[in-house]
Amino acid sequence: MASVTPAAVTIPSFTGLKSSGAAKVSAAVKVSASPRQMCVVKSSLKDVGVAVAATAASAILASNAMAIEVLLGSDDGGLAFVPNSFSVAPGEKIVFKNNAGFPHNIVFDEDEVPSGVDAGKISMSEEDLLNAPGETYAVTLTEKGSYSFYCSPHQGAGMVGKVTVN
Ligand SMILES: [Cu+2]
Repeated sequence: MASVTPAAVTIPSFTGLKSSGAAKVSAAVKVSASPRQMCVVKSSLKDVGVAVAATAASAILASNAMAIEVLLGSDDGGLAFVPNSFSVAPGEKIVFKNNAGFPHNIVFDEDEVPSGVDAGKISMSEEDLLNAPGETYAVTLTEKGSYSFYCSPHQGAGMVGKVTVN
């Protein structure tokens, strides 16, 4: 499961919230299950106050439960993404995790991402490598379409993958 470092999310202090605000928070958190509903929560933020800003942080935390893990290297040492073809929802977190046969990295093919997507922004650099066991690289894709990616040290060995955002 994806972990969130405390520094990654700024949660406004709850100490100043009145009880009515707290009620709003718990009511809104229940709506955080799907990304579509998340958008509803987000778009309503502008109209409501600080209490719901706190909710947004909670909703983001909850949405991190919605993540897919892709192993780098198969259990038997094969140079592959496991799975090497999968689908995610827009905004769903993809966590690539070093498993075997490392070092690995994740580079999206600039010619095989949806138009308008900057492959460089979602990729590790070609020279950057995940060297340690369990080391991860996480990315979130929001544009629908299909994306091809590869591991630069092992692309020639067939360590390539494809993700569809739909
Ligand atoms: Cu690799």
